[in-house]
Amino acid sequence: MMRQLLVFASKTQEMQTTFNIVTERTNTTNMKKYTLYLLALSFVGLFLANQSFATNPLIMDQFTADPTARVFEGKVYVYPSHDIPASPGRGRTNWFVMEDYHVFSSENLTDWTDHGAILNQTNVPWLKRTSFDMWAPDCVFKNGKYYFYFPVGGRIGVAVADKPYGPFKPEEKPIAGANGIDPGLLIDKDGSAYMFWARGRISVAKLKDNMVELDSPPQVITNLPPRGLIEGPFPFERNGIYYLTYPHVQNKIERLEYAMSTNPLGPYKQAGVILDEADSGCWTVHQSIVEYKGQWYLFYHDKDLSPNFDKNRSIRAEYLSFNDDGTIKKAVRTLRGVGIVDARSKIQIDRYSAISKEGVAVSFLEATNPFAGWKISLNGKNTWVRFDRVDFGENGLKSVNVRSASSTGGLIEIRLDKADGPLLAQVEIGKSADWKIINAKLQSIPTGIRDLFVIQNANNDVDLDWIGFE
Ligand code: FUB
Repeated sequence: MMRQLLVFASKTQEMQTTFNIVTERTNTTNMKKYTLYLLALSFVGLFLANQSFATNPLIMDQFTADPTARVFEGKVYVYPSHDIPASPGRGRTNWFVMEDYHVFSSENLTDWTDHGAILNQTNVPWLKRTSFDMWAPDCVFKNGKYYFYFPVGGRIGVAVADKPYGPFKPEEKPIAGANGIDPGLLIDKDGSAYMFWARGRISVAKLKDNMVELDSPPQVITNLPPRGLIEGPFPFERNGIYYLTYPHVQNKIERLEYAMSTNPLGPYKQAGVILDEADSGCWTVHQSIVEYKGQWYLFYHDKDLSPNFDKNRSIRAEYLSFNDDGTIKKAVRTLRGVGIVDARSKIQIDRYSAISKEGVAVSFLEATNPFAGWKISLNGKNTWVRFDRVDFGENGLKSVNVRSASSTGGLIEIRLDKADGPLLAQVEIGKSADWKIINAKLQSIPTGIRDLFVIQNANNDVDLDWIGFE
């Protein structure tokens, strides 16, 4: 079904591209064609909605990068950029290839809905050629409208919508006077809007009330690292402190740092590191920070679905917290990510919270298709994996399904909260090279939100894809 939807979406996008070429050639019926284009986008959106994902990375059916998370209409909306692999006539090999933007939303930060493509490079009236460099965007709400800011070809465009998921109508011209990439917006408490952007250094300007023109000449933010700061400013305000966050290459690749001020225009003072460099070696990290239902979150990207090529990235989220003086506590990169997972879902325990020091390995289920996800292997005695925040509800789930394979056969224990916590089930895993779903009765009835431990005590090798309760 998923594959059919994707084929359908890509066909519709092809139709959309053809349509756009025609649109560029004639101006007489622009309005009519634009309406058709909006209809086509909404149609794709309808079919792509209601796909469910959880853990890190947040999106498992396409590459996503540069996530700007915003709270609109009681949900978190994420506006990432969209990496695609280069192909003949479509972008440059060994570099970023980005031709459109999707928007995703979630109420629980576990299940994400893809609303489909909201803007394609061929729909930007002022872009005279397809450059495949639709880089890090942002979206803010002002005066009853959603303003989507996107950098392409070193200029910054705006598209406007009535809803956070579009349809977005691009403005005829880019923002005059703002040359650079990665717009990061701040709507202050008094309603004033500021746009930050990068071009080797970070600039800021106030926006006019119409949100599509600068209201003041750009001002370079001073006191930031003199070298290694080239992109990705994201500003936000909390308790009267203005935070300017940015990726910075202190060593070999980007890490996340920030500066603080009492004024959106500065002066800013460097305040520390939010996130260390990725062990994966992903060169970029691009971030946003958002408060949702009283909890702060950091969104960023890594290259989970493309370990050997860091221009095909994937977005992630982590919990974030502050010290009493307003400084930010360093966040930790995890596979588990944020949110609570329903015990009845296919719990991807390879996105673990913790593992035993030895004998555990995570690898792709299918070597040639990373989008199929991962498996976790427990090899040998006393190996375990912990997966936090599983919601068992109140109704009493009675059995567990485990998708597993094993070259030796083995036995796993599923326990609650800690390695020697209450035993939920013992599951016999038969010797089998093929994946099998094995069902076992629960020995006690769990309720509420609990952490899971899966333990293997004997000297066996067991592979697990997912576990789920019913
Ligand atoms: O995604 C392309 C560029 O890479 C972004 O504009 C930067 O922030 C970096 O993530």
